[in-house]
Amino acid sequence: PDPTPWWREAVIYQVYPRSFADSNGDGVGDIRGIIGKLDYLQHLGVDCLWLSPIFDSPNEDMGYDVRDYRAVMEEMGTLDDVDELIAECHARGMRIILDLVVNHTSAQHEWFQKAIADPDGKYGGYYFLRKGSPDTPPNNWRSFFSGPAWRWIPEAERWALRLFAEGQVDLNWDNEDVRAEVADIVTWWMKRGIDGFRLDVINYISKAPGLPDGHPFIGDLLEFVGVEHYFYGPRLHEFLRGLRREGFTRREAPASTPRRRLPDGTLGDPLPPDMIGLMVGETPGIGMELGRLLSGYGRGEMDLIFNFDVLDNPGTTRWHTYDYKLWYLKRFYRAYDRHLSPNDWIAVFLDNHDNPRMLSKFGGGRESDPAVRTAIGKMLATIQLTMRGTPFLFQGQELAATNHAFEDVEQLRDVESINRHADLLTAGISPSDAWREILAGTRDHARVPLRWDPDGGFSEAPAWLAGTDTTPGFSAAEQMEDPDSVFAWHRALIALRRKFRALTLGDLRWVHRQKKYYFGYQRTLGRQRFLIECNTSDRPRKRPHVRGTIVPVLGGPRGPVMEPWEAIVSRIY
Ligand code: TEU
Ligand code: CA
Repeated sequence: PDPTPWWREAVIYQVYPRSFADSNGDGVGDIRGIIGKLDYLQHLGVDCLWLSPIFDSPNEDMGYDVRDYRAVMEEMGTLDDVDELIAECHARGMRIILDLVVNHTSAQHEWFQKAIADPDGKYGGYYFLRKGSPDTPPNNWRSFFSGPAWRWIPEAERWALRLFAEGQVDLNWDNEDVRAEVADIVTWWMKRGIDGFRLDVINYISKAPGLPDGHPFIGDLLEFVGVEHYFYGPRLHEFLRGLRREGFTRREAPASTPRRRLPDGTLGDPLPPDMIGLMVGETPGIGMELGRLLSGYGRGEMDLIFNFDVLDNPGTTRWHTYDYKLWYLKRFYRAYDRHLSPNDWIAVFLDNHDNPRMLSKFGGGRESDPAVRTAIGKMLATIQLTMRGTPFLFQGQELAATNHAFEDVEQLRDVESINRHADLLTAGISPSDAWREILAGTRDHARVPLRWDPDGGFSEAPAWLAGTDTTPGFSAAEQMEDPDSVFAWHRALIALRRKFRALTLGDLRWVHRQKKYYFGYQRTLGRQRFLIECNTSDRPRKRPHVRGTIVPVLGGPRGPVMEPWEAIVSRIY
């Protein structure tokens, strides 16, 4: 048997279900909408889907506030729909993972309701409930979504810890019943055929005993007072190992498994079940070294983590208006390369549902020219899909989706943006400066509906979040027709990865690494050798010399001058 875990060679595609496809014309994306687009995803060539939350939720934070972990959000469909989706993915040789949000639950979750009805009973211990006076929170921690990290619950005469929205109350993982409940949820879904989970803010689950005050200086630097007491808590490793052992290790056969993909592109028999479900950690602020301890090969914790350091240049955040510099991205991957052992593996991502589009961050407005937008879209795809690691594409990247030109805060739906905007105004920031900041960083850029055809095509009704790009040529329908499109480029890159293992498992060696504009490296496995070259600048550049017989396989011709944003993949003989 091949000892290489499947996810090292996979391309994972993140679906934001609310904005992907609406099957019943109510303006909200749903499970049947996804089923209807599986042929599209199969055509693109991705190996695995990751669905942002679909569990029952009051949607204060768009599903990241779960009310029932064993039920589907009403507007998204039913459990039967999900079972069908799983089976349909597997029938196409694709896997599917879901989002597990267990640092907190919705305040409407049954556990929390029972907890506040009887704070000293069993469920009271599931959360962080504290007595005190209604005007003084138990400590100085701040919420990521504005205000103190505590919410006063009058019925219970207790404070409840909530690091995110008011309706997202933190679970107390020190309580072993909580850990057992979470493991049960995972097992239950794995039995239905799910291939793993992405674990939401999983590095926050262990809080320092006694919940001590945060240091105001550290909190200021990182924007959130208290974060040093939970971003890498004392029992984090123990909890993760326990979850892997008790939840993610299969004891029961799944309802279905993916069919094997044969080298000629056809599908074979269903594969035997994976022994362990994929664990991908969302780990804000964890960095390279700690990230390695959470996902290092053979440590029995997670398989992959998202390191968010990649998303912004040093000294900036997504709330700043600036042009992202790709030399930083190169430095980031090079540093990773030096830090990891040959067996360690990383998640490679540029976009997700919490961030503005990288294409716009890097483009800085130049992408309003369709030719530039196409060139940059292809260049970013080339880097992401040939870097060493597992690429996570976010829906729309394959269509060169860009930020949306929202006009005011009324158009936004995201709780973080809405609260932050109000806070800025309260702090006396001018309305135009406040809006500029929100427009730079709002998570809603990534959440506008996917553009299936030139007029939108997401839903027959007005979408829950409005915003359709109008530039001709960038809808899925048009992109699929055009052999030179960003979609076609993604498809070709994914096909190449499948054909040549050097592009997935191969060694990575940087070429001319001191040249700032040149993003170049080789991927080698045995006698298979590839050269990836990008000109990250907006000017033509002389192509640096590389030895060997070099034959382009994607892009080209490979002339002596590199065009602005040129990307090219070649074989070296
Ligand atoms: O995000 C966690 C997180 O820390 C951030 O990326 C966050 O969204 C925010 O931008 C902080 O400034 C995860 C989910 O991806 C996000 O959608 C949820 O809102 C959040 O957890 C809470 O569940
Ligand atoms: Ca719908």
